Amino acid sequence: MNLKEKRFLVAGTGKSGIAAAELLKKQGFAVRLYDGNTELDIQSFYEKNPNLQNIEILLGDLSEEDQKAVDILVLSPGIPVDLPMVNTMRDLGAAIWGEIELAYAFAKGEVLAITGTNGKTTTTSLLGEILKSHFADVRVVGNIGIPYTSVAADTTEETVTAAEISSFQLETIHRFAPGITAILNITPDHLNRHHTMENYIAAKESITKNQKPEDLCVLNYEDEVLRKFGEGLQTKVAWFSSKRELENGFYVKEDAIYRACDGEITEIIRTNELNLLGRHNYENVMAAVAMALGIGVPLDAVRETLRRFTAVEHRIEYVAEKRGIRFYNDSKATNPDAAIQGIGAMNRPTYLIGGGYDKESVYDEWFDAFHGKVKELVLIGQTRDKIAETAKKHGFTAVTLADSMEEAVAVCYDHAKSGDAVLLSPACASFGMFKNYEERGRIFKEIVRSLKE
Ligand code: UMA
Repeated sequence: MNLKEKRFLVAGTGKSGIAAAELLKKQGFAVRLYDGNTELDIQSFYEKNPNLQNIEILLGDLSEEDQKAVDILVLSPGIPVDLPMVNTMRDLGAAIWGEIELAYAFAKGEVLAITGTNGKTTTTSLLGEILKSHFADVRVVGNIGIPYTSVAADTTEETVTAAEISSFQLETIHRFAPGITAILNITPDHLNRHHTMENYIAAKESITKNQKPEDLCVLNYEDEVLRKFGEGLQTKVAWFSSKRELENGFYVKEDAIYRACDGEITEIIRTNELNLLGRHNYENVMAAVAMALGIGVPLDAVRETLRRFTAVEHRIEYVAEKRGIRFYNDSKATNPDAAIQGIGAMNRPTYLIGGGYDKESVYDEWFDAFHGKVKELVLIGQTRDKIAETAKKHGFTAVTLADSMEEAVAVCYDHAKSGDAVLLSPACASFGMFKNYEERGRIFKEIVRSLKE
């Protein structure tokens, strides 16, 4: 395909859209921007993004003429692929790409790509750190918050890229072909967007769709969907398990992580040498190690990075201790499964702050994971009544509704005593109350730090 003759429309003027438009403009393509938000202040957008100033921005409903004038529609990940506008342009013959496909068309070097419902950001950051200990030019990109398009044109054959890829981003890949992939786990999330679990699973699994037989896919043996998927895969598979010894693969046994390979067993690291808490983090470590060894990083370099790596912000992040009460920020728990891991990592009686935007999740398994550890659940946001109903069903009565994060933290601080923990682990997205989960986590931390002892 001769890209140079193509007319691009980049949909979305957030992080992803800005980087995509910048890349296309720099490369000399005909590009226009689009946003569904008719309130977008174009003047202030241009002021904030001066290098996009002479790019036309279309807002709201597109005219037929504008829709016909698109050869490649580059969708930001947050824009559903089945919007009527997208369907129309697809029917008119436009190709629908996302930021990953666009970046890949310009990128060089090796790509290692990670997806999964939970643990993607930790695994990608850890993998990036390990790769940096061995390779000179490493890029860490994707859903983690750095659009792949923002670095793609600067990569060379020597570049090694670690990419965190969401299910949204996978819906718009076509030729994206990472040499090494990992799918960490698949549990219900984003069902409002994907409509069915089957669609969500298909999006996640499509990360491997262009892999060749000699390529590597790292999979969680304890995830039934992935086990079945891996057994039918044509590429090489590296398994990991946090629950059983594997004959071939990575596993946790007592207090260490091992790799078994054709009868030879190697101790990778003892878990008390890691700064990461909880079983799910051992899974993230195993996935990152499998990928790093797969691309040839020596085991000693891997171990050295594992010993100094600390948890990423907003993921079971220790914030402060006030009056003997420890506060943890797990704002990144934007679905029930992530929140199950959050409460699972607590080893104190816990005051739990949850609730937020409704992604049509069900919360029963979250309550099952409380295991008597949760002394009170303080709920905020759109889902608070729905979660309170689920609490009732589970006979969990210590529920308080709060109108803001300030109030939620104040309730917890008032009721908790020395030796307890307060955990923000919402099981929901942040939309509606906060810009994103990072802002939610930062606001929580600011409130906690300002509490009087
Ligand atoms: N918009 C429309 N029409 C719509 C929806 C949105 O025009 O129907 C416009 C909005 O008005 C806005 C823009 O699209 O101007 C926002 O685009 P976006 O929602 O894709 O957000 P970006 O800021 O571009 O960030 C995106 C990812 N966001 C989402 O997937 C929702 C970021 O992932 C990612 O870091 C960034 O690209 C760079 O790749 C965030 C996320 O929440 C962290 N991801 C989900 C998750 O982790 O659960 C998948």
